[in-house]
Amino acid sequence: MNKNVLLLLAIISGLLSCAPEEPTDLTQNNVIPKPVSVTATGKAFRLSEQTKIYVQAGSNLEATAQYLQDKLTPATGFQLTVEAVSEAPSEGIFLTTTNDSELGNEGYALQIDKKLLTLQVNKAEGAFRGIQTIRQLLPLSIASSSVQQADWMIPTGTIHDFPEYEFRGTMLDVARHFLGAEDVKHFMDLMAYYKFNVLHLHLTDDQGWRIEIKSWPKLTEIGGSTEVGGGEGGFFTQEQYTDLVNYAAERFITIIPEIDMPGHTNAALASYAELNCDGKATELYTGTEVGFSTLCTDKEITYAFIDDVIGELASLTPGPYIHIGGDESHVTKKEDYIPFIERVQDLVYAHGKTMIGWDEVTLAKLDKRSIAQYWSSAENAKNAVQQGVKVIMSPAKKAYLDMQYDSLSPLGLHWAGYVEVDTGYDWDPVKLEKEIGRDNILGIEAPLWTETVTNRADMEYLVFPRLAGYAEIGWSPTEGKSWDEYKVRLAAHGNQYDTWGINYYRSKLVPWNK
Ligand code: TNX
Repeated sequence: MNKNVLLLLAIISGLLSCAPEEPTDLTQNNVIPKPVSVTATGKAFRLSEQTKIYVQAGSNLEATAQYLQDKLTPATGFQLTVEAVSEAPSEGIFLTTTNDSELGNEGYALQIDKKLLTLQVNKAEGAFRGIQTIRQLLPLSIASSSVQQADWMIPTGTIHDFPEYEFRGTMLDVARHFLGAEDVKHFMDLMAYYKFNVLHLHLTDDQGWRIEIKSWPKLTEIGGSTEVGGGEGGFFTQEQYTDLVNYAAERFITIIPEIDMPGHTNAALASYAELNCDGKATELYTGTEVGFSTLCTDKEITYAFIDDVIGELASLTPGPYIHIGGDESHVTKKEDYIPFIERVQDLVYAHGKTMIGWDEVTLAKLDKRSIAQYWSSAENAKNAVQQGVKVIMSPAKKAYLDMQYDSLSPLGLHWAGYVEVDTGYDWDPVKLEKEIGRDNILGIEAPLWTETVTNRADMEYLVFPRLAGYAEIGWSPTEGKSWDEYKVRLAAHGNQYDTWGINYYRSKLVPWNK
């Protein structure tokens, strides 16, 4: 009898302790990238059926408020209507502008009180970044696309947050295997969640030409017709491409188009005989070797061709950059390569854009505005710094999303080594090459080359969870960062990936939740 009563009490107290507690310590958040500063005030803000999203009247924050509503509605089932107001409300969510130079264009300040959550920004892009933080502060089930029973609470306090680097990018190689517009958009949604602001699209390579050029239609008719392994390939029409650019802009992401040259050009050489020195079109290529192709650098038609391509691309590109590749041109003589790059650089500026190239382009004399993308050569990095051009850091052995996690990874390459999740996270762009200091670095970019990636699930497997780490390197201060602390936050993100149905690598190094 006595025993049964005790058992009953034990069960009841067990049940009670399972009831959700109010989360009250804002410093115990799982936000990635880690915010610059957080203070906690020990209470909780609650999202309810009555909550409204207010935006300051006359500000340009309405679209961003709408985006927040779209993200919060499915799991909560709440209406959360957006309303413009000329004065701060006493409760709800309030998006408003401020003038705080420390925040820059992308920073934001969050003030979370029991009744009112205020997001203050200089610019709309700051609001967009701040909204990603709000999404990550809510209970994990907010990621669901169907209504969930949860207490939608956020601990009270303040967050003051802004990026370390102005350039935080990823790259998708849509040339080796073509990934369609829907996959690219899906990728951008996930980039947005991690506050990335640049998507570099590697649009052409030996195996495929993926962007319609109206003045040279065979580039896509022939050059876009296959891919690694001999599949059917594909390409973006200019209309589809513009749709991607707009989708990116809504997420404050700049798309950088890359046309790789003079090497990595077999798809173009197979499409137009006249681009070859011997006047004969090459065969289409579906293997994975690199460094065997080159445009004919001493034919005038080559430059007329490049001028047309860059011209059409520039008119499709609201962003400031055009990437001209320039990597691994092993069959272009150095004395041909250097003047080629210098001439193409002039063409890029003639079309009003800033040139980016892989680190080999630093062999040429660069315009001070041009940017070098470091991927492996310390020597080239030194050239860049000596010429006074800025560098984007994409060290293959740390930041290549196509490297295998370990020797058992079913996808990826390993020429630069294995990149486990901790290796991908635990490095500092400033400490990598002694020649490259903080002032030389524009930002970081994590590229996904797709020799082994055939579809969305493959892409997700190599990208997640490493992408979150690159986001943190690009955004958060290096001071106080540690893998042991990070891996706990990352584990919570695994729950989001599960909810979204993302095919991620469940590294043994991360203490994933059940
Ligand atoms: C090197 S990195 C390349 C690409 C390959 C990649 C595979 C760079 C500028 N060039 O052509 O796809 O390795 O990891």
